[in-house]
Amino acid sequence: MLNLLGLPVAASAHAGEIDEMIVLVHWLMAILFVGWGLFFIYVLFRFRKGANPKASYAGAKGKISKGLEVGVAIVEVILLVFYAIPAWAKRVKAFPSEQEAVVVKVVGEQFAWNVQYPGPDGKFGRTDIRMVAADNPLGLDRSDPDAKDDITTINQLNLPVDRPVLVHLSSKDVIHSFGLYEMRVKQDAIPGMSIPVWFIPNRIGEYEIACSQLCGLGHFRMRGFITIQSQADFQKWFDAQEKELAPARATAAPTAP
Ligand SMILES: [Cu+2]
Repeated sequence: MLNLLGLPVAASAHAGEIDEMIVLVHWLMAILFVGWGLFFIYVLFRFRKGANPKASYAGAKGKISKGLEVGVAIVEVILLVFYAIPAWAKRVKAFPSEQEAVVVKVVGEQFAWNVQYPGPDGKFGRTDIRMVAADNPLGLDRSDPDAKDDITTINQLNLPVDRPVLVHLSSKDVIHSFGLYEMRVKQDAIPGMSIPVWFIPNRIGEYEIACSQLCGLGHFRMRGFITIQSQADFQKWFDAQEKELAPARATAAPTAP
């Protein structure tokens, strides 16, 4: 049934669980669709005008219909209580610690994804809305010691494979939605809020960050990329980014009197 649904490849640790649920819900819907369809055809024939010249106002009295409705409700409760709620609880309760996870900030704006890594010190530098400019979309204050080693990218999120990722998600203007289909992650980015979202990518490759919430005229091109790399490749990328920062850091450093 998985291939039948045409789901994208699963590239995160919890993707299987989500897919299982999608498949079960689709089985229920398929059974209901076929069942109701057959019943509808039966009713068209059974209550045709030729056989029933006078309408009955009493309606159906059989016990089967009630039994079926209760049955469907029980299946729905099972899906909700044993699949959906536990899966959601894990998403919102069992966050990885900041020590074990790769922590990044992602800020949506019309129409791009801004990414901020805290750098080797593990601390996010201060951002200030007054410093937002074309070449500084996050308004990162490079004079802040914590900000000097921060890596920022636009529409590009590099992450190591098999390590928990903790994204602090926000938005600068309107509501966007951080959609990583292959990771089975989707979370709204809301201005004025920092929303944590986590996952464990487990498949090396290039994937897409899609904005999954209609956010304006350029919504269709609000597209970022997510690159899942081996730990070594990720470190290499990270070091290269740090090196690029070095000259900027030298000019930003206060000159000795
Ligand atoms: Cu958007």
